[in-house]
Amino acid sequence: MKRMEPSPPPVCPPCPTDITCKAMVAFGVNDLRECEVIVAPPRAGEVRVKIVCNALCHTDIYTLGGSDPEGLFPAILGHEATAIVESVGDGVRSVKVGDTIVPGYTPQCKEPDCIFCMSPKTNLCPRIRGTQGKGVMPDGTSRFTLKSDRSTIFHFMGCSTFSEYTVLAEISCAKINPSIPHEHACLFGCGIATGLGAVWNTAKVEPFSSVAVFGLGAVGLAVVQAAKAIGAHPIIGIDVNEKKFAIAKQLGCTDCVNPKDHDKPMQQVLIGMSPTGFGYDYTFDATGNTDVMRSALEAAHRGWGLMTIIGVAAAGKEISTRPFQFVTGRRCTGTAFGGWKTRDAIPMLVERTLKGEIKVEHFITHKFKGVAETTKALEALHSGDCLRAVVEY
Ligand code: NAD
Ligand code: AHE
Ligand code: ZN
Repeated sequence: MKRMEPSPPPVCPPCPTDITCKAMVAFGVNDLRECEVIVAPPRAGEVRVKIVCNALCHTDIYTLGGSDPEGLFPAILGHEATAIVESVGDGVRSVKVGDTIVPGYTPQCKEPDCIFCMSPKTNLCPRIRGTQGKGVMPDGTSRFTLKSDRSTIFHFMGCSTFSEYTVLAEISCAKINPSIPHEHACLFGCGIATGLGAVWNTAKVEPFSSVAVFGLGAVGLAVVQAAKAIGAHPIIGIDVNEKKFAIAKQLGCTDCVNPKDHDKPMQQVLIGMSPTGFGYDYTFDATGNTDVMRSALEAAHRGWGLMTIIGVAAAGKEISTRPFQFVTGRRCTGTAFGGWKTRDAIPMLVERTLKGEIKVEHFITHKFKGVAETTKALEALHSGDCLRAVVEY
């Protein structure tokens, strides 16, 4: 009788160790420098990922420029990326090494005790929002240290994608179909998904509704694209930069207006242009300017108009209007990430893009190579000719 040899013990995967890589570190307001950083292994419930490409969003600029009341320095910014899972911490089940993911700054814990994840009304899962706003991981500590002096670097929006490697909470990782071009996938990490969702989820624009969009950057143009797709008409685009008008009309704007061409408040100009003469069924702010938000609200239709705030206003800024605007039927809401439940929605948006139902290539106006070229991407975004600048790492 042949003696059964005991089977060899299972070989545990190598325990991940520190990774030293390049990152753009924000040391202070508008002080962004390429450094070597040490990225610690993922702890329980965390995932370490290799960033393959990152798109710059205006919110990165807003924080780098010192306008974010939660802004911390030194920090690694960035939140619109495509990444590959490098290692996972204890208990991680939804992703594995080698998976392609898009980080989500609005996580989705999916826990039965999360009244937000269990509600169809919102995507605002608060599971890690407290620590995220303090620039640390859920256990209150950072995974980033500066190689030169071992000082701690803060995380940003739970993403920190201005780095070749970063660590995310598992609930912030949306696993996607890897066959989508990485540069297209990253757009669903923030701006494009937000603009589409503002129309389809938050405002729930109906066919034949009239729409006015203030701000024709990538987010506002995604609003235009979504409004066109749902059959809205007319769609008016408003921007102080007329260079945006051509693409805005290609994507669905029936008219574009430059506030600089008018000496009247824009709400009066728009109401005069509106189909009923009483304003627009849906208006959107994608500028972050609180004066524009007032115009957008007051251009909403008497009796039923809904204004949606997408723009992020600087610390201390507030919106104002007469209560009469609400008494006469106007409503105002806002959207975070377009209302998408991150881990469910991003894979769905990627599948729709792969089927050709959602076009995104036109949003990429600049491409750069290497994390250090993030500075060139920032310059491009400031130039006014840029919608999304994608940096391939
Ligand atoms: P962007 O800077 O590329 O675009 C803003 C556009 O607004 C530009 O075309 C600019 O010319 C225009 N603009 C500026 N001032 C104006 C004015 N007074 N009147 C008319 N147009 C004006 O920014 P983006 O990446 O498209 O993002 C737009 C806004 O949305 C930013 O505030 C960003 O922080 C915010 N954002 C919010 C979310 C969210 O989840 N709520 C997600 C992404 C971005
Ligand atoms: N820390 C900022 C938050 C600004 C803000 O509103 N952020 C948006 C995302 S912008 C992405 O480009 C958001 O979704 N916020 C929801 C949240 O939970 O922060 C400030 O101004 O305080
Ligand atoms: Zn963003």
